[in-house]
Amino acid sequence: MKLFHAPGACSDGIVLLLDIIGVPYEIHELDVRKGDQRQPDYLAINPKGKVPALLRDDGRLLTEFPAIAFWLARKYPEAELLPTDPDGEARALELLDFIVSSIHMRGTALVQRPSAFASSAEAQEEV
Ligand SMILES: N[C@@H](CCC(=O)N[C@@H](CS)C(=O)NCC(=O)O)C(=O)O
Repeated sequence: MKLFHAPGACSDGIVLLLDIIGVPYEIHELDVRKGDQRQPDYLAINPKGKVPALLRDDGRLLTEFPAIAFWLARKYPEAELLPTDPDGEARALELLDFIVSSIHMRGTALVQRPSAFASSAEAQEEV
């Protein structure tokens, strides 16, 4: 497996999961501040231009943090990353979606780019 990863970005979470599982993997590092994710060679692999992306041993690419985390948990059940009962599984996915969609995506945008949501300095401070 090969993980497309930017140190300090959300793909750190997938590195953590892979390390907990203990499965061998390679890392292809991208510098998202420099814009590596928008270079044609990476867009040919992952047209979304984001990390994380996991190139699996079957040659297929998996993107989106929750999907990668879910797939790893199901592929390597011995790591016990995800409950197997329907309620436990739903609760884990509920928490994962909140962290990825609300805290990470919306939260970081509000904190890092308040100018995208309000024009005056005062309103940006409120954001
Ligand atoms: N919905 C995606 C979000 C991925 C994402 O936004 N990754 C950020 C790093 S934390 C990224 O690649 N940013 C570079 C960019 O947007 O150009 C997921 O869950 O994996």
